[in-house]
Amino acid sequence: MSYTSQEISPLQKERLNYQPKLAGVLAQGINNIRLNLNESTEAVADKEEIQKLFPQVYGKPIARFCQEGSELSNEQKNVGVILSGGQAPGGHNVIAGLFDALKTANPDNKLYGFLGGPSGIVEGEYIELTENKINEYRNTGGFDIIGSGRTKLETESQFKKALEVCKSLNIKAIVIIGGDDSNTNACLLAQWMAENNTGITVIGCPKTIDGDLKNDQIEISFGFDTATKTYAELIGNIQRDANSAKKYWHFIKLMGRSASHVALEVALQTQPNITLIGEEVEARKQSLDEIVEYIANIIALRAKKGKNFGVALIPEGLIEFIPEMKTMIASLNDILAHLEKNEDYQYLAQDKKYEMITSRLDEQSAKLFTSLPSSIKAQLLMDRDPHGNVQVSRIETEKLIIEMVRTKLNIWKSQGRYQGKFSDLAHFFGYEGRCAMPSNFDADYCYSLGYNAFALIQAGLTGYLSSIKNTTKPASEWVAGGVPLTMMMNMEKRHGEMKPVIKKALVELEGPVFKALEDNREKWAMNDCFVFPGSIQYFGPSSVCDITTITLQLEQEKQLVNV
Ligand code: FBP
Repeated sequence: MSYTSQEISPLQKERLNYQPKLAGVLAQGINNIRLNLNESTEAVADKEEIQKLFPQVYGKPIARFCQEGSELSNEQKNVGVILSGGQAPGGHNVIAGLFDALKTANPDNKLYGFLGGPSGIVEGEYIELTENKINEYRNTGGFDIIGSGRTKLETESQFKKALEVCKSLNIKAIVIIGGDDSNTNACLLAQWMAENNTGITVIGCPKTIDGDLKNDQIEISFGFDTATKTYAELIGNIQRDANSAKKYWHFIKLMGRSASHVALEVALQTQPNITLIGEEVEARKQSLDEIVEYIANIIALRAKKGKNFGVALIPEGLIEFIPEMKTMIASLNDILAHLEKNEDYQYLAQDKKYEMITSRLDEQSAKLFTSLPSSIKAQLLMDRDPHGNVQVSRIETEKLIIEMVRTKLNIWKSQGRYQGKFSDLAHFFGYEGRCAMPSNFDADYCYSLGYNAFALIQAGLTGYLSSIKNTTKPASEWVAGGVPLTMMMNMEKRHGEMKPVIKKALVELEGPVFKALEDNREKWAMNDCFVFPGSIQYFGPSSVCDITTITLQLEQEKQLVNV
């Protein structure tokens, strides 16, 4: 066979032709669905402050699309779409669903894609998304159709510029596809557009591989399904290798900026020897040293059985859950927020920066900061993202833990408590999963979210998040609607100031998902119960291709029991 260079892979070619399934009533077509509104809602916490900040969009009712109810408008509308924050598999299908709904409703409707994330709308950088363009990206991973970014939309001048751009393109609605921070942006923009009587509405779509944008109304954020399956495949492969060579301990850090849902889901799919869960560490008030002791103990016990190998999962957000680290990071955030404006600090040599920082920390945090390796110190001082978050993906927690475990094992060796051999390998899985080709679940879910977003626009709603529920059932039984964004908000400290933000969903230690890990982890630590999930399957039996995450299945079962 001679090789000819190709533009797309055979699988990608097949996937371009995959027709995603639409949720329940949406399958009847945008022109045949009707709106139902429930009772008014309230913010999840800090109700008064949130109401004050969002008077026009606060407390709206939950929306649901059905066969009966109020008709949607069929007015001609141009829409602008923004991809915001970290990439997540399925983003292109949200745009494809939005496009198909918008063109079915009226072929004169136009869809504009703002380039490079929220900054695109402020700077007037856009392209028109045409049928040809959309067709190139159907069922593909990535956000490259228009790119993404993390600019925070919050100032009057940004909103005014966005309005000018929208007016010039006759845009009547904006769809922001993003996580908790990006949907907070969506809510701020919706409020501003409403209070200035612009006639422009704003709808959000729940995206993040981290899985922490969920609540009673939002069952899962898109991308979580594909990303966790991708990591589970890689971890399964590593477990096979560990089990074959029997000579390495693999320490694998997994993405999940705050919550540990990714690590937990992947653990249930692969059954490794050790899984740390940040939320548990916080609840048990475990110190870094106690965590290291826990890991070293399992390594020593396995070594006694002649097993000098294993796999340990570490969520990337762990560092912020360790109480002493959390306190130190919170102080660092405040200190850095002030030093950002201090030019002298910017030009200081690294060791002088450490000195200045240490002198501003309280005694305990200063001691902890000083004890850390300088690579970790530097990573902790890196710029915060535009929303004020520490960039935990860039902190090498896995290496810090390996170093501390090695030191502990050496001490135990000198005391005769450990006779094993410790060879470690560090991995970080995050970016590997964020742009994977979406699983059937994400392809269908995202297409439905986008289609549904246009239904919310035609319903005249603003400040809503597109919602598709009942997602463990076949797509024909999925329920489409919208949730007011203010319903998910509370006040949190960012960049040293209290700000309204969408409340993140952390791992519930009393919930069925964590319990499944808790009930099994002792067994998994000592016996090798590794599971090797293999790669995502797109074609084949539905029992393999269409199943979603263990997390979602356990959470939905619990809801059924509670009903
Ligand atoms: P979102 O919350 O925007 O979806 O991003 C999540 C995430 O993938 C985290 O898991 C990770 O810490 C972060 O993005 C990395 O961000 P960046 O792409 O800026 O390096």
